[in-house]
Amino acid sequence: MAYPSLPGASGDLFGAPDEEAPWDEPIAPGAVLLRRYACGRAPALLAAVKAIAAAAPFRHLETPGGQRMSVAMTNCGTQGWISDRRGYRYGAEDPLSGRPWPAMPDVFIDLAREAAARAGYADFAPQACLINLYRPGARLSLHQDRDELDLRAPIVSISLGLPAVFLFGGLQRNDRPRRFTVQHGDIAVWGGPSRLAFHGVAPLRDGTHPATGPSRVNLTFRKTA
Ligand SMILES: O=C(O)CCC(=O)C(=O)O
Ligand SMILES: [Mn+2]
Repeated sequence: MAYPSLPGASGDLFGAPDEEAPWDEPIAPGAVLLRRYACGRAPALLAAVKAIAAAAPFRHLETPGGQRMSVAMTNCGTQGWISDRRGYRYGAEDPLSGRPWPAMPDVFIDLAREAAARAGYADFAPQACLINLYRPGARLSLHQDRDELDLRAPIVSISLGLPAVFLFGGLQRNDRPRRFTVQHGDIAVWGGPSRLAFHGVAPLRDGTHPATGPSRVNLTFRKTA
């Protein structure tokens, strides 16, 4: 028999007493914020990020227009997202090393699948995990995730560390985006009618987080083909 859940507790009798129980916040048709859903697994996720970054270091990519991106990025999975003067694309190898991207750890795959299922997208099979590292001042301007061939699969996006303002707009670039503060352990999932919604991240404010120091880490899972 399962333990009855205790008010104010995480559901795990021995879990951190200050860990909040997660809750769902729908933000648009087909889009939801799974608040604090990743908190319990954050230490394992961050340990895996560290191991991935040791093999495929964070780097500031260049946009096709020649701008250095303020967010530092790396990838794991069978495909990784890259940008350079030639454009945006997915590739199986890290261009820095010529080797395949590090494998996607089970803790990533399991959580991404669970989050997608909770948001109504069964059988999500991510091929790429883009890992974004934000330092104070780093931002991601409004864009659509549209380099994937199969747009039926959702995007699953996990926030760790410092809070950020996630901008979530409509299907037109000039639809005014709404602003959602995303915190450590929050997961955004968007698909279906929102799959091509414009979104971005406002410049990261100064701060320090116990889990990540002066940074925010974002894991973005995608099915690429
Ligand atoms: O950092 C985030 O919350 C969003 C990341 C994102 O939109 C992307 O990598 O395409
Ligand atoms: Mn995006």
